[in-house]
Amino acid sequence: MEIAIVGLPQSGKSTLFEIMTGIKPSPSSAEPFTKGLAKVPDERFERLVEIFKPEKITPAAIPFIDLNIRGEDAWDKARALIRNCDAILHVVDAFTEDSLDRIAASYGKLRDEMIISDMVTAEKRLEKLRKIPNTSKTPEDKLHSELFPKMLKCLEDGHRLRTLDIPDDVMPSLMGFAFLTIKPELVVLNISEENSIDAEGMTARLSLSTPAISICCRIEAEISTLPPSERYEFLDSMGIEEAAFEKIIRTAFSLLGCIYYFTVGEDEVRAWVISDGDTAPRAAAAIHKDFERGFIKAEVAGYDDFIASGADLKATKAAGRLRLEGKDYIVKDGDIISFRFNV
Ligand SMILES: Nc1nc2c(ncn2[C@@H]2O[C@H](COP(=O)(O)OP(=O)(O)OP(=O)(O)O)[C@@H](O)[C@H]2O)c(=O)[nH]1
Ligand SMILES: [Mg+2]
Repeated sequence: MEIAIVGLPQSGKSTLFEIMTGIKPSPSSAEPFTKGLAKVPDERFERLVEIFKPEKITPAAIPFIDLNIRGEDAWDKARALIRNCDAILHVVDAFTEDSLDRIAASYGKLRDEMIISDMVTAEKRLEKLRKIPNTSKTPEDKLHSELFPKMLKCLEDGHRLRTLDIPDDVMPSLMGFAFLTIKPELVVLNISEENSIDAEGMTARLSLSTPAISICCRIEAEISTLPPSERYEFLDSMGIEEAAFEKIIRTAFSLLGCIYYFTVGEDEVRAWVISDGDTAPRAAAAIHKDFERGFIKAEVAGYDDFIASGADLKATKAAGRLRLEGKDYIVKDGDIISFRFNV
């Protein structure tokens, strides 16, 4: 799972990457990209750390990729990297420019490049399909012969493939094509200290499926260096619930279709990232493959139940809120789990 940060030159991509990951990309590096992990901010996690005071803490994290590609065929090279990512974080310069028209046009440049890229991919597939006699077509070929003209039409009309109603069961057959406009996208408006921008209006104007988030990278670069407790205090004093970069990370994380559960103890408090919808044995595999194979039961407490029982596992159990779940249990975000297994 990886998220590519894209945007026009000098839009603030590397600045945002550094705010989120703490890693400063070097523009003079010969590497085409810098990869860094962003911790997913979560007050529940902070609270569990306070309660258990563990030796080791491991919050949930997602990898972001900051591209470092310049020169003539920069877009072609960038596209090859973006194709391998699972989601896109699209940074738009809204600090040198506060005219909504210009900002929308600036976003549109890269959106259109991605649409064109997908058109080329779809056309290539259609060309191949045309050469296959109907009698030799596989079921997938037949499916694509019906679907791809619709996809091409959608792109030609200037829309992203994400807006097309593609049945879930068809999606796996499209994976190999790595369409860019099918990937979930989060738009980040990098605003200046002086002006705010109507992010909601922009979301509607750009027909985004996930609301755009504004951030002033200049200010947040300072906030991001504060330890979490001081950061919350500072934001609280400003009447702000959370820093924009934290919202960006959380939203980007949810776009990946992931959730996490916790394991707790004095040795370690840890968040384990799994796919939303994973059963208990699948979720156990995040810790170790053997946990999945030898899965017996999962001892589960919802985070809220645990807190409501005085933040004590014994008390949670005594209150009947520590459940024993079997192999069909679908793990929920924030579950506190201990696995019983046999290897
Ligand atoms: N005023 C202002 N300047 C910013 C802001 N964010 C970034 N900048 C400046 O814009 C310039 C480009 O920032 P980068 O983060 O390097 O942008 P980039 O998109 O990574 O640039 P390239 O990798 O060269 O395409 C730097 O000089 C930043 O200091 C902001 O919120 N406000
Ligand atoms: Mg950069």
